[in-house]
Amino acid sequence: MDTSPAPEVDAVVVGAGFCGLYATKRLRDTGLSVRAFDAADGVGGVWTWNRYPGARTDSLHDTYCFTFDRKLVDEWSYTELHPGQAEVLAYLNFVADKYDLRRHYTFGASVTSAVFDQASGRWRFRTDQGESLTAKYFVTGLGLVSAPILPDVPGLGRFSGEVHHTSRWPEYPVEFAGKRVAVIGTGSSGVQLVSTIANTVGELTVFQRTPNWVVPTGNRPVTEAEHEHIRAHHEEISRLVRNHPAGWPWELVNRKCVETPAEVRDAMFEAAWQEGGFALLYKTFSDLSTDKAANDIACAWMAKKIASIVDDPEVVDKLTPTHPYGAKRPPAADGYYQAFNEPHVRLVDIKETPIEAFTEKGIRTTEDEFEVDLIVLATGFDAITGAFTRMDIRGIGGRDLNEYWREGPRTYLGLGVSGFPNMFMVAGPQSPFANLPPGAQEQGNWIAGFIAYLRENGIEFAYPTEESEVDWTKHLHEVAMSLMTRYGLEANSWFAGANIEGKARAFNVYFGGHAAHADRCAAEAAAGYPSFRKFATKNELSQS
Ligand code: NA7
Repeated sequence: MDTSPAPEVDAVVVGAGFCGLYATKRLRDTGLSVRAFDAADGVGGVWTWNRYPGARTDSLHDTYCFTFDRKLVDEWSYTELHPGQAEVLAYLNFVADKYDLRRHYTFGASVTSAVFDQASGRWRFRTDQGESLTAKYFVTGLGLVSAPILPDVPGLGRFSGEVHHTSRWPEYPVEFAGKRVAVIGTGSSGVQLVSTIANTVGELTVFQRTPNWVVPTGNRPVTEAEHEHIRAHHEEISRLVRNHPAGWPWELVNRKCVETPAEVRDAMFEAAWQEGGFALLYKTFSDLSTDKAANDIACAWMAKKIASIVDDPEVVDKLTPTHPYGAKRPPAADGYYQAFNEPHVRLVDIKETPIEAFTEKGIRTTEDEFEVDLIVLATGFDAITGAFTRMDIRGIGGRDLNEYWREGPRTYLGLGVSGFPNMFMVAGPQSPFANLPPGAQEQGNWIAGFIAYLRENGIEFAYPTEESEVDWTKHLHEVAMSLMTRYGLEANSWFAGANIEGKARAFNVYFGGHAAHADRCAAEAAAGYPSFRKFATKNELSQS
């Protein structure tokens, strides 16, 4: 181990998205010296990288934001119901400026390793820019979907045209007009992009591995009356968000699909489809996520909808998923299915005819060769854990996080990992999967509160017990298995690590909702953090 002296701060934060920015602010405000890093050239996290045409949040404008400061709520207004990439990026920059967070950051620098040094009791960090520093506390805000994956197909380097991954989109405008374009992948990014470029390109070929249930977004401008409503009701909106399993500002519905007459059901599905976004999943019936029979009814209705939009029955068949709605992360986009009625848009089912290779001119499947000018890889991410396992993170006794998580992530409440002293994660593996900013804020507060507790009580180091990790992982698994998410394993869902060959099949996120998670976090704090091992000195830690 390198023990040469390196500058020291109290805390290092990695990430400049919602999670990292808020953690930086909270820790700084409690009096800690904080250095923060992000690989991007500025603030924004995933919103810096995912600048592909059509990128926008599926969350609602009034909840895709922080609420910790009344003034911030009053000063910022998104213009659209589902804000686009540029506007979310502008919001995060606004937050960074308003709270003077930029000065803590080094941008354009990836933290490549974080190794806990038992002799000094400090984390030692290295960046790809050659910087080295140490800190007592290590806080991650790495993002759920920040480690992109490329298709495991040979020959990408041979292709003579342009290639872009949706999550590494260039800052210069990519020209689509009149071009022959291939899009590989039909997750949220792929369907947003396809819907946006379909009418501009010369030819579009969409390579689909697993079809998705794609609902309209319902996006539209936000009215001034709505802005006023948010300001007047922001506490009530926060309460709704906290209590909703996915963090939407909606009351929970209390009506079962399986007990509702068909005509009433259909009318409700239609109204929710028109409203767009997650209304169909969350504003119609209470049993769609829990009862397969109810989910089948919703899927049958959506399958009919797809058939009513798309002209060619063979294309309808290919576009219609076989997995339950909610087994995979469901995307939203406007005009996605309509695009396949255009004569210049073609769908290739790569389960039937897999891609064999990229060639100089394009893409070769087992059946055909597609000459294209531009390939877009919308192939997604080594989600949730990938950003961690791509770093070298080692705790006490050299415990390697990558190794420790080989069979799937193990954490307590998604906040800490046994054997990794004073390491805390915001929106880390096994944290709630829900509208992100409220969770980033809640978890940032909890971490800051815990660090304050440690300092006030003369505790130098803490990490969760292995038993608490086992209990949390078991609970998380039980919740996921009680919902349609259990079908994610067969549907290549990244929720379950199933989108990547060879990745551990394990539920990587918690589906019990913000409220259940936040209540457990609050109870843990109120009881004096009993699920954590605490050490007053380096020696105690070394003997553990
Ligand atoms: P996703 O949702 O992981 O989608 C990736 C898509 O790429 C999906 O359709 C994959 O098929 C497909 N894919 C992945 N690897 C391959 C290969 N090797 N060949 C062909 N197709 C492949 O990522 P997104 O970027 O769309 O969205 C990520 C999240 O960001 C999104 O859910 C929001 O939360 C924001 P598969 O379904 O795995 O069979």
